[in-house]
Amino acid sequence: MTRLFEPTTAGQLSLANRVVMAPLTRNRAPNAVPTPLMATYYQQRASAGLLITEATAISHQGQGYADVPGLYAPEQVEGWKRVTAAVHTAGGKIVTQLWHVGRVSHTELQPNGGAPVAPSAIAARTKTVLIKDGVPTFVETSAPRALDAAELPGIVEDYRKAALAAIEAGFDGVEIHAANGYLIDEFLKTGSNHRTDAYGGGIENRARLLLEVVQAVTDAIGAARTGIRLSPVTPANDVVDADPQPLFTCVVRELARFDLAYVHFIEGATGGPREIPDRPFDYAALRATYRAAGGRAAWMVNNGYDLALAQKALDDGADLVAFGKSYIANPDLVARLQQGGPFNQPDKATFYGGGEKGYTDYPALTA
Ligand code: 8OZ
Repeated sequence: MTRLFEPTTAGQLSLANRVVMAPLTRNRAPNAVPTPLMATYYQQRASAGLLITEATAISHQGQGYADVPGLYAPEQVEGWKRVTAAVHTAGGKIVTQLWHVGRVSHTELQPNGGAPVAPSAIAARTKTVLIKDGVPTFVETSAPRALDAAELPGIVEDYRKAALAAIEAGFDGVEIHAANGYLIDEFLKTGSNHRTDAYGGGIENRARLLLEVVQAVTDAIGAARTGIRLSPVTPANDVVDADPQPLFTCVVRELARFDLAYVHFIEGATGGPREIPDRPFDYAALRATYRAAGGRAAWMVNNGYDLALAQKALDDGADLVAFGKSYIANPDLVARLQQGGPFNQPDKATFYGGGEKGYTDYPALTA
């Protein structure tokens, strides 16, 4: 028997089971406004214990891809209200993922065509998506400019306002996106942060922005409905740290001061291998450090999980398991895991952009 399908709590969130729909970028929100089709998509997946929305920009500056949603304008809040209402009608719980892309952007997506912002003026060797003649097209990201320290309070304020907007939109909480080479992760890691001020250099300095954001968001909406996502060793978006184990040891010790709902870890390479040969990482030691420091948040694991691996993770002390690609293709993933399958296979060609195809047309078992 497995605890995967038993009810649990994460902070103030009461969850029907321990299966989580991971955040998944789908690029189906023209002008950054959530659509009725997105409400259908999330509602179809509401039997998950918790849904985490696709990454959602906290500001225009935080935008880095075509047709990803935002949470900084009234029409975006109105669009999200339809999504949260649809999920709640179906008995589900949903949090939104607060996102500032940092340097992973393009001048075409930035206010007044300006340069994307980053801790340091170091370009990411990575791509983003623009719509060219109606077709989603991968392009190199633009060279970023280094943020002035005087700009950082404004960015922290954007997180705070987006968290409040999330509650107004009916979300059960928020997840702070501090993973995958976006702004907060860029500050954390040595490869992208060459600053010499209070936000660069030693670990405490590189973690400063993350902790300021956590403080602001938890002050605004309460720690019991705030989660955070971290990816200690992912090579995603060309961000690496020279020594991630002590970095994240410090981060989770600091996070233990907040009574967060959950902490969410991408193990290994995002959407890729769980083990990276030249970058070993001890997640069990990290959890032990967090618990020893008094951290009580639910421990959420992610990356390449199937039923057997999920059960093992729960046996080993995880509390929640997030499923990504399998949730794209299986709206009723909980029922399918319970029955041992069968599972629809996800179609990569329709991951990013488009309409219903490869989005809301994956069949449920009862269909
Ligand atoms: C895939 C494509 C675009 C963005 C992430 C928000 O990796 C993303 C993302 C993933 O966290």
